[in-house]
Amino acid sequence: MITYNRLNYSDETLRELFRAIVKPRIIEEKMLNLLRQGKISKWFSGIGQEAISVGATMALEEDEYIMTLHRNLGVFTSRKMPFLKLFNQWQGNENGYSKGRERSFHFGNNEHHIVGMISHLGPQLTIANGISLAHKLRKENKVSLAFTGEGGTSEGDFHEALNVASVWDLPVIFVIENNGYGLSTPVNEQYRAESLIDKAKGFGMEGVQIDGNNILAVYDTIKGVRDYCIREQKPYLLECMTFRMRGHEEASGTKYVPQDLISEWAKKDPVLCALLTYARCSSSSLIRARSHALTSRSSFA
Ligand SMILES: Cc1ncc(C[n+]2csc(CCOP(=O)(O)OP(=O)(O)O)c2C)c(N)n1
Ligand SMILES: [Mg+2]
Repeated sequence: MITYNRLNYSDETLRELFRAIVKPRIIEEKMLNLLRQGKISKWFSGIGQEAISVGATMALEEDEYIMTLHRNLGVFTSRKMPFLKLFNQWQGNENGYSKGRERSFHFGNNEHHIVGMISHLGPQLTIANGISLAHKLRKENKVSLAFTGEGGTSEGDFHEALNVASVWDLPVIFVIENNGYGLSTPVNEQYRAESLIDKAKGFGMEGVQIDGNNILAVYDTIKGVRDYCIREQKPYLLECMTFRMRGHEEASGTKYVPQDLISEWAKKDPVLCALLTYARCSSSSLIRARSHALTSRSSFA
C-alpha cells in the first residue's frame, strides 16, 4: 500500500488528481483488449507508472511544454486531448495526430504544449533545454519538463542536456522514470551508481528521488520544483521510483522479470492504491469513478 499525505490540498484538487489518474488506466485496459482482438498492432504500456505522467502534468501550467516518451499516456489525457483524435492516432488513421504516418506514441501537439518523441531516446532532453532557453531570454516565468527512462540516462544526450542546462541556468525539470528495466536490461546491468539522483551533484544541480507511484508525492514535489526552477532560474533532476508492470511493449512479454518483483510492485499499484484510499473503494465506487472519467465533458472537447 501507499501512504498518502494530502497536505493542504483541497478535496477538489484530490478529486481532480484522482479522476486524472483513472483515465489512462481505463484506456490501457481497452487497448489491451483491442490488441488481443487484433484490432491494434502495437502498444507501449504505462500501467503502474500513471502517477508520474499524471502528477507531473497536473503540477504544471497548461501552456508549459512537456517532452513525452513512449509510456506517457497520462500526459496526453491530463492535457485533455480529445479521445476521438487519440484513438484515431493509435489506429493509424489519417485523422490521428500524425495523420496516419504511424500508430503509436511518436506524436505531439503544439496546441496542447506537448512535443512528441520521434522514437530516439535522448533528444527530448535537449529540446527541453531549447524551450527553457526561450523562456529565459523572454523573461517568461515558465519551465519545460522532459521525461527519460532510467535506460535513457545512459545516452550521451542525457549528459549533454543536463550539463548545458546547469551551465546555462535553464529552468528545466528532468524527470527520470526509473521502472527497473530498459527493454530486458535490469538496472543492475545498466549503471553502477547507487541511485541515479546522485548524478545531479555531478552536473551541479539539485535533485531528489521520490516514490513515483504516489501521485500526491509526484504532484506536490513537481509543484515545488517548478517554483524553484522559476525563482532560481535553474534546472532540477527528479528520479521517480516505479516499476514497469508489463513488457517493454506488449509483444515482448515479461518472462525475464522475476514474478516476485511484479507481485511486490502490484501492491503499490498507483491507481488501485489511490482508489482504495480516496474512493474508500467498493466495486460500485470504482465503476462510478471509471464512468465519470470516461464521460466528463472536457475529455471529449
Ligand atoms: C537512441 C535509441 N536507442 C535505442 C532505442 C530502442 N529503445 C526504445 S525504448 C528502449 C528502452 C528504454 O528503456 P528506458 O529508458 O528505461 O525506458 P522504458 O522503456 O523502461 O520506459 C530502447 C532500447 C531507441 N529508441 N533510441
Ligand atoms: Mg526503464
